[in-house]
Amino acid sequence: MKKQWWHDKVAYQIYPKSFYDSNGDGIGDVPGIIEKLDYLKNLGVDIIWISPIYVSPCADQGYDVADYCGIDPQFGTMEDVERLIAEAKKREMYIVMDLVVNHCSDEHEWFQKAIADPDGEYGSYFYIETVKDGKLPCNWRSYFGGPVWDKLPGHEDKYYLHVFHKKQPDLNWENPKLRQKVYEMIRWWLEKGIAGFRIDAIINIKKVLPWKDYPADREDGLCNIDCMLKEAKGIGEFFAEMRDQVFLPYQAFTVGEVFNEKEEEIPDFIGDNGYFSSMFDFKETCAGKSIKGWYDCNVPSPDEYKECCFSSQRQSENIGFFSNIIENHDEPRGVSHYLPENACNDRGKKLLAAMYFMLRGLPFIYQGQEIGMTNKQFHSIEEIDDVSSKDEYQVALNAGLTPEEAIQAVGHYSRDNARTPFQWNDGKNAGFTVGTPWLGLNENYKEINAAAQVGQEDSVFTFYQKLIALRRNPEYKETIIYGTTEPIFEDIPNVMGYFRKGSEKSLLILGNFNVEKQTLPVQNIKKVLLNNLPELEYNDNQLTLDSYQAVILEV
Ligand code: TEU
Ligand code: CA
Repeated sequence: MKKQWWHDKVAYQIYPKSFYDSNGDGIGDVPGIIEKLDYLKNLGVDIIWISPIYVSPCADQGYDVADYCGIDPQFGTMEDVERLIAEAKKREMYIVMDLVVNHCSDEHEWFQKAIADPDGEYGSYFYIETVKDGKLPCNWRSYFGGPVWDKLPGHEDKYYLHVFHKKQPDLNWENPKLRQKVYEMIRWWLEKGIAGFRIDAIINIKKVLPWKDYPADREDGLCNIDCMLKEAKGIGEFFAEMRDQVFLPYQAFTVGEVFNEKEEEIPDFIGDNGYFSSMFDFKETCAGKSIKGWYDCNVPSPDEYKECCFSSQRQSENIGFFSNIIENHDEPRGVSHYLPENACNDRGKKLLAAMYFMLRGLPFIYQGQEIGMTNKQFHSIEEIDDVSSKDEYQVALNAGLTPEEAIQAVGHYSRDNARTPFQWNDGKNAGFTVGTPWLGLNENYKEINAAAQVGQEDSVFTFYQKLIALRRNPEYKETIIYGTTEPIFEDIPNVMGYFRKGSEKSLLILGNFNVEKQTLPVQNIKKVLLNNLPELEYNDNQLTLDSYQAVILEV
């Protein structure tokens, strides 16, 4: 594996709307991020991925972009962004923007021009079809519910394709002109001094053409879009072109939001000459998901969790780096999802942190994860803003759940769990805003907040700091970054154990997801590098882990 500048970095995702509000309008903003750079530096992160801040009507919280080269006034100005890039540089930090180019907003100039003249140049930037007898070109279901086709405004017989919200028309990647426009925009951003991009929903840019139906999987007569994605061929040509034309010349760091990859494709995606620097490992997040909808999903058990992790480790071994997460802005809070309910406390949170952070790959921390923010208890759908959650709630009701059951089931998976304002302190609105927050806070901010944790020896925040410091420690760095992963005790239920072996050092990472103590045969412990509890029981080569204990050992 060729070494790359970003291999030893730690990344952090900011969801700007909910991070820190600098001007009291209830919406987090770019000046707010600048104010908190020292907080992030103190935590130890290097790369900061910022979810979209471009001009957007916010039908999908900024993932519907109306102007790729403009900043939405609610988030600040282009000058603020330039200042952010400069301030990050001063601190040896890197800014990574969100690249949302499977679709744009219906309010983007391109789409407006396509509406004005569907047969003209801009019409071919999108997928627009003439519909006869009301029969849609295909029966794919959009990610947010309903058919992927909607009427092109002002045209009785013309429809456009959107795999997400109807305000997110898909861009036609088959059109070389469109691709060049996208690359121009990417270069423009890279010239500004950003380090690269997180690439949104990118597996969707290749469609199966001509349009075709798949067997319906719900009563709506539509099919899950995965049916199409599985069959689509040739996406690699788009990726390779984008890599060669824009990413390579700038040595940009890129991380793809790639779902459902086939194992044999991984080298193409993240190998030495891969399309992307890295891609997210979503095996864990996908575990327990159901084709029927969120109401039918199952929370993965600790054993399922560890199997997903190990399988991804094996698949990327000697090839490249997955980006490892326990949550993001689309997922439940990791500690509320992967930990048994009785373990969702500081001890358990540190256990989960150690388990994923020491895996081979690039660790990403999602805002608030470092202080152990949890899912919110939603009591009614009125408390939820997210489009996807609203759709899933309806799906649950259609399946026969009562409103109470539906909010209970869907609430766990709601994307708003991760989008509640960051909990800075125990004051008004958790110190997020002096105004009215755009989305309700999690009630637990009095107990869980940054002010209570920074500088406190036993806090979750400090544990994350220590994990990052260990990754940077010159003695262990090479092993943690490039060492192999070798699972151990795989068959012991609720125990997650793995070696990280480098050329000079060996580390053993052990976690006990059991309520009961667990005794394991372990030889030659040289040093305890990190422990989520004050003590460790070790006698005669027998190591006893307390309930939810996690340790990182040099062996
Ligand atoms: O997500 C793409 C995606 O396929 C899913 O994560 C999707 O959001 C989820 O299944 C719906 O509940 C990306 C972004 O991360 C997400 O926030 C956007 O909504 C989406 O693309 C559209 O841009
Ligand atoms: Ca603001």
